[in-house]
Amino acid sequence: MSRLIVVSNRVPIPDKTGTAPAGGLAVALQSALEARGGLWLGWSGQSCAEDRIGPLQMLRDGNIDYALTDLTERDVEEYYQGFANRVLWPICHYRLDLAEYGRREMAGYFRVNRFFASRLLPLIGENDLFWIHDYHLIPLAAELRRQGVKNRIGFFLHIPWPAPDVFLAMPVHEEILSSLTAYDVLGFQTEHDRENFAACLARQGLGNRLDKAHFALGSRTFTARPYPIGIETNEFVTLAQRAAGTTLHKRMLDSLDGKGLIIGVDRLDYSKGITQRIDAFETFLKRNPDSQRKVALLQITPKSRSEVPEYEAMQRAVAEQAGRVNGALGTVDWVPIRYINRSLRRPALAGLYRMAKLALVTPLRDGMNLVAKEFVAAQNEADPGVLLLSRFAGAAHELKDAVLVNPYDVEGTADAIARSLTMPLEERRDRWKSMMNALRANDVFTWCDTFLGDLSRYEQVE
Ligand code: ADQ
Repeated sequence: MSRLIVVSNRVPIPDKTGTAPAGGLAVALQSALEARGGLWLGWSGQSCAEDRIGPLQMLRDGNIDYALTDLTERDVEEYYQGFANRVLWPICHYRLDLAEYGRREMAGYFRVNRFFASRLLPLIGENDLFWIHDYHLIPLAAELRRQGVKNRIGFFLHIPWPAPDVFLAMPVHEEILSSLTAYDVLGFQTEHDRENFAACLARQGLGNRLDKAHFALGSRTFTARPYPIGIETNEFVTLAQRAAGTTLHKRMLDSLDGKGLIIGVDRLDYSKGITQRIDAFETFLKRNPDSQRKVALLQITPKSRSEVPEYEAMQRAVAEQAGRVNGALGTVDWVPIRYINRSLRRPALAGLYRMAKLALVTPLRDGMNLVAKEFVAAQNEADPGVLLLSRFAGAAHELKDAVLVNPYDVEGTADAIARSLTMPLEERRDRWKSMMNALRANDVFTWCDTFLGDLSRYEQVE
């Protein structure tokens, strides 16, 4: 079997406390790579002056070799905070209004991708398979090809691919789109994303679509398919079952004092629809005064990308909003929203999911959303909670028996909260079973095997 080289912006080296990083990419890939072994290269998270970039830091943990590179302060500003997080992220999440395009950032993005290629080159063996991850590294294969690399290279996009009118509004869309054609296998979260991508190619007159999944451009062919990412379903079930009886579990139950727990778990990001969700919860409480004092929303939201101005502004907005709702509706012995800005360990998270009667997963756009899947896997079969899910999350394409909502419709979401909290046991069980079947049929190992199977079999069509 060929050695696997994974490249992603950040490399999640487990810390000594075993705290799970708050990114779906990290959580999903680590378990997949553990099973196979290989090399994982990415940014160390450290930045330094231009003349201080040292050699790669090499580490080994279990079956995985990690290769970490520092970046310069300018690199981080232009490539990471700039083009990746202030252009590609908002555009792919349909937020043209938040995209801050600049030539300097765009040049930095391509320069850092060239730099990643130069760090990889000395490590490459003839038969290595490459799996490049996410929007930070779109041009990496084109850079490697320019250096003569002929190996099979796959790419998986964890975030949505937007409709052509949105994508083509980005000033450098041609370079980004044509960079992707240097891969052999392109993976998207959903069929919808793949079709958006194909529509962009067609609008630009880039290549020919040979059939549903195959495209030809010049002397090259490539495939583009949906590979919906999964979770470690069985492990999550066990984690959640074990959580009952732990101290945290007891403390939480005591503090709820019979109230129904509603849970929201998201990185603090404008794509996650947190403000709309709090509005919907407030509307639900106002329209259903009998429910006041009977439920509590626990919103667990670790801060992310705080150096990007839109995120900093959002941190303030959500904190103010939760404070306002608590001030207006709370009583001396009831706080409607418990809002915390920290990461929890996975067992604790699994236990809280299991305790909750309802999860609010209401992104305005999301590639997949692993929280929705984790919540379902954590439920008690005898008395499962309800998943309320945005139809704009990739997960909605698989979890069709969730209560699907349009998160922009605050009143509709408030009504769906009311319906979910009174849903009969039989209906909850039926919905849960069907969602659980989907999670068992496509877990993170299946996702990984399917992608790597396609990549390792891929032959260029002559
Ligand atoms: P994210 O945008 O980070 O991932 P998501 O898929 O929900 O979103 O993954 C979040 C992960 O972080 C989950 O495993 C969750 O348990 C964990 N997490 C979140 N908050 C946490 C907390 N407070 N404490 C501990 N863990 C926490 C990107 C895309 C998604 C896509 C994933 C995977 O934006 O659409 O699903 O990659 O492809």
